[in-house]
Amino acid sequence: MTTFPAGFRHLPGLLGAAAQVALVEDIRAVVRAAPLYVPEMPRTGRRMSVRMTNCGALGWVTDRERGYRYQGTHPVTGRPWPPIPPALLDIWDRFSGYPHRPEACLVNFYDADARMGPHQDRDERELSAPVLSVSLGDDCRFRIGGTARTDPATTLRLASGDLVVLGGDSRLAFHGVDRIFPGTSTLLAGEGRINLTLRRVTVPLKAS
Ligand code: MD3
Ligand code: FE
Repeated sequence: MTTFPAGFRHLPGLLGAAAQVALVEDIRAVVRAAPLYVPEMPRTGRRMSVRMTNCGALGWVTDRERGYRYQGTHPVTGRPWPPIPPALLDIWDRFSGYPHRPEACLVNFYDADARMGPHQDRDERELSAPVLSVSLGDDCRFRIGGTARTDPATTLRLASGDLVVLGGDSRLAFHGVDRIFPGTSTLLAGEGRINLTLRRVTVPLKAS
């Protein structure tokens, strides 16, 4: 039996080929303004295999000294993050079910060997908003369990153009990326995968 947490939705192939090409061009512009950097684990300084950048008012960053956090500037260049592309805001408006705009879009770039170990996303103050994930490029094997690290997990393959909505009980589920399947997409120039996650970080003021 496959058990996904409540509030989890997978919409395979939401984006067609032309929309994927346009979105990759948007992300190339983001990366020109805010280059991919190598995140470090808190305290140990261990380098993550995924390279990252962000767009939006806030970006998720991590380094040895200051750990996981959201901040308004790129950790290497010190410049503000570029804006979230309108195509991504449209997806948020259509699928989030949340009445305020996202503040952060984390851009993860996986080369053929990159992984993301099981973790929860809990650095956001607003946990009643879902996280939306858009996949581009090579397929991956994605794993999602429950809110305890030892809960049973299920895996699914995510492909280019897929949307995943992580709301409700799934918002605090443990999840990770076990592996990339290099060469399964021709969208990007070479091997690799891009994941975009749209996030609300702060709690909106009432009646705003
Ligand atoms: C489940 N990214 O950036 S996306 C992350 O493919 C992250 O790059 C993975 O986990 C990736 O934090 C997975 C799907 C996803 C995103 C956010 C979630 C699943 C989630 C937040 C809560 C629960
Ligand atoms: Fe995550």
